[in-house]
Amino acid sequence: MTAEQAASSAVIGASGEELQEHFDATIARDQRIEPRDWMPEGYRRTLIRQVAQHAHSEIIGMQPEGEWITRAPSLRRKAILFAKVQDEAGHGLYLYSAAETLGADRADLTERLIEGRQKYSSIFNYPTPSFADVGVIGWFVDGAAICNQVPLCRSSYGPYARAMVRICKEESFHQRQGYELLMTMMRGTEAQREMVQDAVNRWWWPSLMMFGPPDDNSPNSAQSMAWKIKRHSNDELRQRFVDMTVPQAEKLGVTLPDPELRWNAERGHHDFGTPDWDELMRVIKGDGPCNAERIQRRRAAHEEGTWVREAAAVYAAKQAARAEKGVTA
Ligand code: BYC
Repeated sequence: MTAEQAASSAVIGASGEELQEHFDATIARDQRIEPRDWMPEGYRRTLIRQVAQHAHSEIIGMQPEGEWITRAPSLRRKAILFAKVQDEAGHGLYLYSAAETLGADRADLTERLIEGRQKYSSIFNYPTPSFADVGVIGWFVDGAAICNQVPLCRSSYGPYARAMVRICKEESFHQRQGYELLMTMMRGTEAQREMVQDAVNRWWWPSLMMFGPPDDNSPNSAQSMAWKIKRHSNDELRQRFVDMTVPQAEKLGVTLPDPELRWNAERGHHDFGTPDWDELMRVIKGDGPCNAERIQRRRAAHEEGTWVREAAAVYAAKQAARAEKGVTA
């Protein structure tokens, strides 16, 4: 038991067993666990792990698309992309705040990320060589994010679930902007259609990997689902994404690069091929096409931002001192 938990147990005057029973009953009733509630240490640790990884993914996820801000083909596309990348920064901030409600320290989480001690989504370790990648990231990556994150709006931990509500609204918008961009390119020249198909070919399998390893090789799923942090397994969500995306691909006029992809009337779902799980493991371990570059860029941005953090801290201290003296700004 942490000091904080011991204190809360002392206040309530409940034994460890009673606290555990209360926690289990709250989960069973589908009610939320809030920051001041007692929670098992494993629940807290699992949430910090997932929420921090999620926050890091949003922040690192700004890089692949961000590379196109200065090269977007029109002012309209530049403004849209700017807004989208800015939204991802906002998502990262909500999620770091949610992690802080669990007792995590934000500066420490950033250190862990840039030292490679905490993960972020594998998907952001792939390059974006063409502007069609911006559209495909919106369509596939934000589409996968929606499949994964809409159920997280019902996650058992209150601050995480509430952060997800707004994030999901914005991700839906992002997905549509990606699809609209691709629709425009598909109505363009033959070269533009080829760019879209090429981007689809490169992003399809990594997007399926975003959902994590298959269920029989997902060490955290069973406990996370029992705690109702996760509501569906990795494979269930992957299937949902495939079923959602196939008709969209048909409408767009692109081919998903999987010869095994077909409708299975008996299952009421699409069958599809097996992603290269060795590739996923390599990318997670740091050996993807852009891992080193992503972390290097994040580290540089953190170091270059030192003066901003210092100035903000001095300003906040000044404001606090003034408020104490009763001086209004
Ligand atoms: N990449 O037991 P498992 C966005 C790790 S950003 C890297 O199944 P779990 C966006 C996993 O962490 C959206 N690592 O784990 C932003 C675990 O390692 P540890 C990001 C992965 O947690 C900008 C190990 O493999 N979304 O939308 O039960 C622009 C075993 O896995 C991956 C989230 O973060 C992976 N793909 O399930 C555009 C969603 N997969 O921690 C868009 C929230 C697995 O034990 N997170 N690992 O060392 C989740 O839903 C779950 O954490 C996961 C994994 C489904 C990802």
